[in-house]
Amino acid sequence: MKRLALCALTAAAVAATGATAVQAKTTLKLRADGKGALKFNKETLRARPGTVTIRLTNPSTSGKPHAVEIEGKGQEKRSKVIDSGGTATVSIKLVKGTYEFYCPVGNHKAAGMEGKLIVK
Ligand SMILES: [Cu+2]
Repeated sequence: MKRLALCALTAAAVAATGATAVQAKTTLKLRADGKGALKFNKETLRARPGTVTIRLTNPSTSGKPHAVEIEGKGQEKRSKVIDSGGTATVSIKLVKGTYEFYCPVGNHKAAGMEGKLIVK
């Protein structure tokens, strides 16, 4: 009986450790072009599975509104749209996989404001 309890305790400890590993929090910085070009300063972002936050800075010299959206594996979430000089964040819980991030404003994505977000 005592032995069984010990076993259960070990299993609980292992489960707790696994849960912690999945709950990583990653904050990634992203910046829109300061001269008004429709591009971000990064084309690839990497994060651990868990809560991923992208913090977008829109330089005061960009002269355009921007936002950032994360999409993939049936999920989709976007930040608010910010004018020049603003900052916006988007947070989403992601499992391993490859996602895309892009600016959902106007034609910005088609013009090249997009990249890959690798979660592993
Ligand atoms: Cu944009």
